Amino acid sequence: MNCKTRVEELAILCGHPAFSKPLHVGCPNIGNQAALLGRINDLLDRKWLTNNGPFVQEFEQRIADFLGVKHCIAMCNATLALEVASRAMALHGEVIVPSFTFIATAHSLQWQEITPVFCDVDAATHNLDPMKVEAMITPRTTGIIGVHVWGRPCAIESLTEIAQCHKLRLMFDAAHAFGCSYEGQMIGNFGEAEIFSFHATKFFNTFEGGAVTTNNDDLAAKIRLMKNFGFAGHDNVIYIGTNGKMSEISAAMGLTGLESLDEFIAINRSNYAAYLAGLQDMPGIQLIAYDEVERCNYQYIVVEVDEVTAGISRDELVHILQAEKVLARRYFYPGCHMMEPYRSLFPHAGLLLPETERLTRRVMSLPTGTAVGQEEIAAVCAIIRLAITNSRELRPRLAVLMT
Ligand code: T4K
Repeated sequence: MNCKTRVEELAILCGHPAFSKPLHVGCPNIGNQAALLGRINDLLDRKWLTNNGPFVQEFEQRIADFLGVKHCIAMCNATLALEVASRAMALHGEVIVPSFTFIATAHSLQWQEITPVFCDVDAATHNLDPMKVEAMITPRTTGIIGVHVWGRPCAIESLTEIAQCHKLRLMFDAAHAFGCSYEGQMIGNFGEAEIFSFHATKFFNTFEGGAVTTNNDDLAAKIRLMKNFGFAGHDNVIYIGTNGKMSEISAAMGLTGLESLDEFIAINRSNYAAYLAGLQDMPGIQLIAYDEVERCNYQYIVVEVDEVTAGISRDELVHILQAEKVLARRYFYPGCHMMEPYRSLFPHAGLLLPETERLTRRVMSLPTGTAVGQEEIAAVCAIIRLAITNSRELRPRLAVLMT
């Protein structure tokens, strides 16, 4: 690692990159590799690879116990879990979702010919703004999907009230929020269902994977059927279904990761503290805050860049960092409404999404997780400081390089 102190040393100006290997935002946490290999040997010996095997059953029970929720249905990924849950809840017509989310939230609806209606977010929380949700309700609206962006819970109470008042169904995309709580209760218990992602880039992963959690017995039974082709026992299909099953090897990874969950969160938390210390007092740079009273997974290091105060834009900073092999990401740029098919279907959606559009220009996500240490974080912060301190000199040179 090569710590930068002079602007000429920046890799974007032809210096050597600060890191020899890339620092990723989503480098997977593995946990105890020997324990994982032991479980893989077990499943190979057992010759039971998928279809509700013993590891999947154990995994579901452990997740349900951890979250204090009645049902956990493990799935092959969160996108399919969103599709199955929204279908099981009979969503149709229009469903209100944020545009400031990963594209899967919107696609899971559009895939079923349900129209995602993009609603603006609260600038402070990055989550759905309940006041604006009410304004998006039409006679065709059947539901709301709130997203706990960065693991910070939505305005759950207000959204629940709105859903009840307008007789809408409510679920949450909790892809980021495994291990987080809202008013002392674990995420996974709210709305009619919540959907988790255990993708490799999440702090807790099953290679690919996801889960639906719910306290509703009927909904859980329906989702179980739907994720297994609608089979209710051999030779008996009673419902239209798909293949959303989690495999044994994914569950083996999940069981192994669960044993290290506290450690993963502790590392995320100390990385967050290191970024907070390293970025403090930097003009125009604000690290998002997590509620220390609640349980948090601290899995995303999200920085808002105020171009005017910092003297440099988010995009310029991302370029500078990437040249140093710090693979910062512009989650969620440019916003779902600016991607196809939504961009063509709703060309004027942005008019109602001012905060979303502002955030998509300001936010970047920085590397964290078990693969990133305190020294690396100090070096990343030093690069950002160097860029901001020398923004006047850097900007014209960057303008030439970035065109
Ligand atoms: N809802 C929300 C709110 C979500 O954020 C997501 C997924 C979903 C629903 C759907 O969940 P899943 O169906 O995926 O379970 C990633 C993930 O693919 C995606 O799961 C995640 N959200 C999204 C926020 O990020 P990309 O396009 O950023 O992935 P990629 O391949 O560019 O990887 C990110 C970084 O991680 C890179 O620097 C490379 C590194 N990486 C990645 C993988 C896969 C590794 O170091 N090792 C790896 O194995 O989407």
